[in-house]
Amino acid sequence: MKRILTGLKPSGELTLGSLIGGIKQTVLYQDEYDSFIFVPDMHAITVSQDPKELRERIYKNVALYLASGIDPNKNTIYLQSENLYHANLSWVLECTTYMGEASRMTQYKDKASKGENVTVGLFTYPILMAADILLYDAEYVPVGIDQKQHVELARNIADRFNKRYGDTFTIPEPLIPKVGAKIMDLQDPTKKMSKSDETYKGVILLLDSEKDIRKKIMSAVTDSEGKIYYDVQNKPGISNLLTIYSSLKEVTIEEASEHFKDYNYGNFKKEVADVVVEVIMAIQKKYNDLISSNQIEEILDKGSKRTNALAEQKLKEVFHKVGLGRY
Ligand code: ATP
Ligand code: LTN
Repeated sequence: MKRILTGLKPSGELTLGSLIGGIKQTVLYQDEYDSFIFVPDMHAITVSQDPKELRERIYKNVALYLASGIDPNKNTIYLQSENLYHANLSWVLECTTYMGEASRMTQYKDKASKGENVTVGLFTYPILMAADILLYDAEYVPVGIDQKQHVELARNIADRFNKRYGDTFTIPEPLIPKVGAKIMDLQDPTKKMSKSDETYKGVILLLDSEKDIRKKIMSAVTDSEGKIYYDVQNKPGISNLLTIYSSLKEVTIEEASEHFKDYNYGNFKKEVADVVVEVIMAIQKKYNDLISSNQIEEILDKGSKRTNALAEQKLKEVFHKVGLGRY
């Protein structure tokens, strides 16, 4: 069975974007692949975090993965920080990555250009991400479009290592969803819906109340044309709502546009809100059951055991090839 692997940073509350661009992709592939989904908690501390909140969020996110349809019998679910091999491999990979290629990462450049508190970890984090992927020889990495460049860096690092030290890593490929690759902010549909947003006004959180979800969608920024069709350049707000609807209903953009072509904006938004509420409320119902059970502990123990065994083997091979220690 081919292996897929993905993770969602617990740096903020999970959003509708995380669900559509991240979790749903894994759910889609969990029957066909040996599927790994983890909490990249070490990535979260590239920006400052409150320790108590972070600890709680890590746990909440595992419950949200499960509540969103990640089946623990079909997935290996684990926490990055419970596996010390990730950071070890990352160090070796950092020593084979050039400043030039790391400096080209647009996510880093965007964040750094906003100024203060840019840590070295924020700069090297795509290399830790490469380690997350290469440690397990993942063939496919389901991610949103904004992470594609990082998976490409992982490919380059793997390829270079293999050429220098002999075949060691599988070259991973990004899996980008056709619909919903990027869900935009409802208040500013030219920017990504992000869990790092300060106000969450245009961001739907997976743990938002029904009332808040409806309010956020009904006040989504659109345009004054009054016609519903897909055109990202000229109608980013409407296009974003069509994207959300079509990915949750699992229909194409064309089908969604056809369905809404005679609607006015108010009715259109209401129907989009109905779908979002239905999906998110079902997730919350399962979430509430899970969070108070001890299932999560058991699932994480199992995941940690399996991934530590695999990672130990791989890291020993890498250390040996590079000439480190007595491996
Ligand atoms: P954020 O900017 O919200 O902090 P992120 O992309 O840095 O998010 P994750 O939550 O770790 O971090 O992302 C998990 C996955 O979900 C990634 O593959 C990412 O591309 C995808 N994703 C996150 N937000 C969106 C979005 N608004 N639209 C589509 N995919 C998204
Ligand atoms: N960098 C990603 C999260 C992430 C990840 C990974 C995704 C860390 N390691 C490995 C896929 C595979 C992000 O910020 N969304």
